[in-house]
Amino acid sequence: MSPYDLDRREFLKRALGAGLVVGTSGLAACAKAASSSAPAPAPSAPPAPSVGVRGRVGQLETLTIRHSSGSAATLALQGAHVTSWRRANGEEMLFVSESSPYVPLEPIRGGIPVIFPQFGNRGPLPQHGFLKTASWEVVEVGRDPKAAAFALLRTRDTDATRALWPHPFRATLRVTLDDGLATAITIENTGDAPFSFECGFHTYHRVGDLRQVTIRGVERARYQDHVAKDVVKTEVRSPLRVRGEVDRVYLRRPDRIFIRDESRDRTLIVDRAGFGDVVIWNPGEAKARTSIGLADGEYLTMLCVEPAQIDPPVQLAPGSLWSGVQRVHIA
Ligand code: TA6
Repeated sequence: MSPYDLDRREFLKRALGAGLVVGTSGLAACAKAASSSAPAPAPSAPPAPSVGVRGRVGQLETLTIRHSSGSAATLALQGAHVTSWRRANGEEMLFVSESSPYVPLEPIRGGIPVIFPQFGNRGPLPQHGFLKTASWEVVEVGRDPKAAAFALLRTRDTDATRALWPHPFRATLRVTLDDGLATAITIENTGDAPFSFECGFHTYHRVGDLRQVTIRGVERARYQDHVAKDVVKTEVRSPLRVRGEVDRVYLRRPDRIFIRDESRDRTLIVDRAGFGDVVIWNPGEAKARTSIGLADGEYLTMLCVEPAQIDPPVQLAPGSLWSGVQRVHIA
């Protein structure tokens, strides 16, 4: 089956899992998880060992979920931050810098940082907002009706977030693992005033050799070139190759993205819903060493393809919900 053939309905069903969007009951279930007015229950009973197991990486608590195929995904509860996605053959699909700290309130350099309510330094908040270092609680771990393993986590506004961004909200994150990996975030406006936000999954894909990677799906798209003071250009390359520092917000292109990793002879497909934009970023050799702090040569083994909703920001009325989803799988 050509990767172009994947039916979009199948994507939504598989990406969001039966517990989230197949029919409104799924979304209602997620909304309920996000907005139940009852005090947050104590973290659910330890997950069945076959699906989820608690652990630690550095000083951070983690949860690992396992699919019956043998694949596994690990996330730090801090930031609901997926730090690892290992295929059944043990191959690691995500990049995390070897110099990345795993300490409280320090961002992890790699995996899938959750970006909310601000993308990058587009406003007064900390870079990429505050959810990526927030404390999340595990709401549920299990298998969905299609036997995918999933974990549902939740967080909400705190005194600290309100001091930075004066809006009450709840956020849920659902990680779904089958032959691919999906992450879905739902934001609820629990206040009585509308607010706007940017949101995204700052996904660090591990690649064999960036110099042999090509990207399809952004042909002829308009993009903000962050390396050139965000001037808006049109993508003329097809396919796109990443040379030097590349930092671009491709605007309003919900198409699927193909990451061809020639050195590993495989193509990753990134599908998304809710996120109209996609950011493509690699710091290049100089910046990787100076400001990003990667070890020598690490920049050639990573590529960020980040489903995001940046321009325009999401406008959310009181009591309303918004969801953004990505699903990554190998063609
Ligand atoms: O997503 C691209 C970007 O906004 C770049 O401008 C660069 O700052 C990158 O994110 C890394 O951000 P971080 O906060 O992880 O250092």
